[in-house]
Amino acid sequence: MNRITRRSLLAGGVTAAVAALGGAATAAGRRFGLVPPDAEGVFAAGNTLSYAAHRLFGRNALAREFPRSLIAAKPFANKISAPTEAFARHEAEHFANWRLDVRGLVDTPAPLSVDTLRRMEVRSQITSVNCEEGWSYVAEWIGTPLSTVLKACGMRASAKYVVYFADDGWWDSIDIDEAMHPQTLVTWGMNGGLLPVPFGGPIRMRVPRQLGYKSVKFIDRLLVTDSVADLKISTSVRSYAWYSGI
Ligand SMILES: Nc1nc2c(c(=O)[nH]1)N[C@H]1C(S)=C(S)[C@@H](COP(=O)(O)O)O[C@H]1N2
Ligand SMILES: [Mo]
Repeated sequence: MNRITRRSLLAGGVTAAVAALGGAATAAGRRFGLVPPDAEGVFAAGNTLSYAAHRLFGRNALAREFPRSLIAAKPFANKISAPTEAFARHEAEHFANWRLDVRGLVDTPAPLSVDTLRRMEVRSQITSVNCEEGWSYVAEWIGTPLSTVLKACGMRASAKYVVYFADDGWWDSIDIDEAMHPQTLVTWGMNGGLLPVPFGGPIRMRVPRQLGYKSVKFIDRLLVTDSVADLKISTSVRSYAWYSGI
């Protein structure tokens, strides 16, 4: 069965289930974790269906991995905001003092350097960055699984979301399923070398199961939390859907 057919079948099934539940659907959906934090206003129904279908049927599904031969010769770095003065200073020091600060619902909050991350675990995967505007490219991404980082910091059982913040004012968040997924990578390398600045260096969150905008570049802080809706911190780009499974 091809992907589109399978996905529309899934969406159809969820539509029927939601219709059958009637007025109780939203309450029940929230109770079972099937309603995304941005399920409000004009996107409510679509966002909820897409998120619910993925959570019910695709919790452990893997993003496609590509053979080395399909790595893009000239990967396209999206236009980025001018780095801050502080960022420029870090770049001049080759990011020796750059830290990823892990805070929130963890027993041992820690500022992690690239070297510390590298000592925890090294994974590499060849996946695609897909922009919502239509273009994409394949690259090898090297880093430390976010799940390993969270375990090392003693993530508490009450954790429901991970928010990640960038130096240029971007941030985004994912739920714990996505955070613990083996392909969600705290990325510090690309195509055999360190991660170049235009592609998000020194540290980028790669979330290959979702659209490119969830893969925030230049991250320096992780916040483990049990809610993003109340804090209005789910994402910096509020015109995009919070959940964008591909
Ligand atoms: N910090 C930061 N991260 C970001 C962006 C940005 O402007 N700033 N753009 C996002 C968007 S919309 C996409 S599609 C991808 C593009 O990745 P690329 O620059 O590697 O092509 O990065 C995402 N991460
Ligand atoms: Mo994008």
